[in-house]
Amino acid sequence: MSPEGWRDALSRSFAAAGLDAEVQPWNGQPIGARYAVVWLPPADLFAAEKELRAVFNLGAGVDALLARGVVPEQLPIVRLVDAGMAAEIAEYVCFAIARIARGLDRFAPPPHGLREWSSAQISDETPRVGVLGLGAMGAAILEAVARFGYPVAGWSRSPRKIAGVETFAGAAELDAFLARTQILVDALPLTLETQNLLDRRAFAQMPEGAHVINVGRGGTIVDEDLLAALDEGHLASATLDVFRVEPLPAGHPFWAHPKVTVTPHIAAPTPYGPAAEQIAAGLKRLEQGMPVRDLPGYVDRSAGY
Ligand code: OXD
Repeated sequence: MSPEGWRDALSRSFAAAGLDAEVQPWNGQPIGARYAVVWLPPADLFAAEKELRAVFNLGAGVDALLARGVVPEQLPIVRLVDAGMAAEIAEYVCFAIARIARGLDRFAPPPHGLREWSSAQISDETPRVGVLGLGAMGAAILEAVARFGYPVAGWSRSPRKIAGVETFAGAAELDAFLARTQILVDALPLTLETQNLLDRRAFAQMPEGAHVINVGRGGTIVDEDLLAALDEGHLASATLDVFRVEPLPAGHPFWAHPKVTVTPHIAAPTPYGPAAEQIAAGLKRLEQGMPVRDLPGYVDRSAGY
């Protein structure tokens, strides 16, 4: 992410929103900033900028920001909600699902593809897709996948109703959700509750030959348990865009595993324009006196998102 790119996009959006605001990349010297727009900021920023009223996070996930522990407790954090990323992530997931359900890897270029004229469907059955996490991302994924006719269900921490979708909630309903899910899409934020949620026990609830797609956070999956479930043949594949440690270390077994596709956290890059517009709209409301708690994306630190 380029600070200059963000400065330009934010300046444009602030001007369009009629805000008289100056945007400056932070270079270590105090500038008396009223708001900070950050991605993994240094602790020095908060030591130097004493007049901050709120922090805008340049991403939907705040796990890494909260884990750094640099944002003073009393300073509110606002994260992005969708901001153009939900459509991107839904596109990525639909592609990953089509690749599985329609066996697209059969047609890969040499040396891996079959190179034969075989239009046979890999299965007559349309796989049941389950989305873990029903925030802005999860909801957009569900909607997109359902449009292609896949039977879909969603699971969230607390009960949610979505028209035409079977929903499950809380720890008590997780196993039933996993048991009906042949392609699992993990779109969870990383919180104390979701950390290591998908472990050996959880994978064992899923049907034989199921697939896992992770576009949420790496820490929600226990890597060793996923590898074991793949090696034992219980799970058929994993498509992973997010990892416990990023960049994924060179020697990590995911890189070489024949059933694992690794992409480098590219499912939903934060788009400058829509993100800057959302920040401008939020900042304007704050300047007009709206309580920060009422802003979409206000982070409840106790929930972790
Ligand atoms: C985000 C991400 O948090 O890109 O927005 O992972």
